[in-house]
Amino acid sequence: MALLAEQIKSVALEMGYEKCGIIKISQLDGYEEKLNERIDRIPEAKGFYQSMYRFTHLQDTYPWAKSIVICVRRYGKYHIPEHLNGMIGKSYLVDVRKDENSKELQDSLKLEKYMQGLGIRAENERGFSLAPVRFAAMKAGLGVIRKNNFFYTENGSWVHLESWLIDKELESIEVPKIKACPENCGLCIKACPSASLSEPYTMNPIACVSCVTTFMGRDMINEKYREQIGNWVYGCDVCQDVCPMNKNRWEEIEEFPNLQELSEHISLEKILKMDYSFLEEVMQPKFWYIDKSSVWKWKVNAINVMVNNYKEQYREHIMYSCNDSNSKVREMAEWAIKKLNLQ
Ligand code: B12
Ligand code: SF4
Ligand code: SF4
Repeated sequence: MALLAEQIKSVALEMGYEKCGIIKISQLDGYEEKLNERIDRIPEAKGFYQSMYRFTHLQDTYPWAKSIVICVRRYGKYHIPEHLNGMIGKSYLVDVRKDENSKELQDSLKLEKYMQGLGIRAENERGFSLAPVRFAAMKAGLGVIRKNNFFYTENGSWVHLESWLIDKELESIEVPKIKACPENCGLCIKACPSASLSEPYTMNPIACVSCVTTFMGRDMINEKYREQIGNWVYGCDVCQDVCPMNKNRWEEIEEFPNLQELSEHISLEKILKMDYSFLEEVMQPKFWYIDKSSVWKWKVNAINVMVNNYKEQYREHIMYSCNDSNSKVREMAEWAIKKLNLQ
């Protein structure tokens, strides 16, 4: 069995994964306690976190599952178009989870086939995963969880985590070599624009700019954290960007497939002029947290950023949006005109 675990790990590393570990499914038991703790500390997030209980008692849903293979892939190596930095979360710009053009997705499929070729049942869900991947990666000793809740390796937090449930009892655990957060550091907490991250090792998803600009925030005019969103149109990287443990950890040494070309279509002004067919057929498959029926949210988010940081050049675009085909966008534009005293 030890040989089997070594084989999987060495194939994963050869493919370009930064790390690979395997833990028994019982090692995830402590996650439920962390989830309960999170809800106790942030009771308003109870509804949001309810669905995370699917990551507990995995054997009730997958009785065949014995262990979890957990792999770490660095994404902090891609060139990020400058005008999108601070506007769209970097992990989403180089999201490998469903992008068939990415080598990472191809490798992920190959690794799965490799395990199946060894006679192992291996299942992965490439969207939100079948398991709590940070907790699993920590238990496999592949890195540490820091006060901003992110999982870090030697390459910082700019890493994507992925997992497979497998039907063999295997184990491959490392001892992390990186240090914990300095005791007196709280830069991430100080920098969080909406105080979602208000204490170490916790956060309020409902207040998180990343969540408000994607899954939530469907009533932007009355959104409590509207101003705190600042310049973010989709996602938020603030608590990672300010972290000293991420200093010099992003090296722009590779191009992500089609990102440069797509980036030329994206700016606040261009979003307001985007065809709904472009939003649905090009933007949505890449930035899939906003579903097809809600792509109007891109325009609402863009107007919000224009209001938060108004420049005279935005005026005509906000005016133009008063004639948008979607009533939510028209309402937001009319609200912005009043708020900014544009008439
Ligand atoms: C739900 C979810 C969200 C939600 C809620 C976030 C949250 N923190 O709970 C929303 C939509 C807000 C979100 C946003 C983002 N997400 Co998200 N998200 C997830 C998801 C699907 C589940 C997370 C979860 O279970 N949360 C519940 C809490 C209780 O569990 P946890 O965070 O996994 O782990 C905690 C406990 O285990 C505990 N813990 C463990 N050991 C210890 C030890 C001590 C001492 C203590 C005190 C605590 C502790 O601390 C961990 C961190 O808080 C995971 C994928 C997955 N399947 O795990 C991705 C994931 C966490 N997201 C990720 C990313 C990149 C993001 C964004 C940065 C995207 C963006 N650019 O905007 C933002 C960041 C927002 C933020 N500040 O967290 C990555 C993080 C990678 C990394 N290096 O850590 C993940 C792992 C996805 C992936 N496959 O790589 N996300
Ligand atoms: S992602 Fe942004 S809003 Fe969310 S906790 Fe981090 S800094 Fe705060
Ligand atoms: S900013 Fe400081 S406290 Fe926050 S995660 Fe980084 S090192 Fe830890």
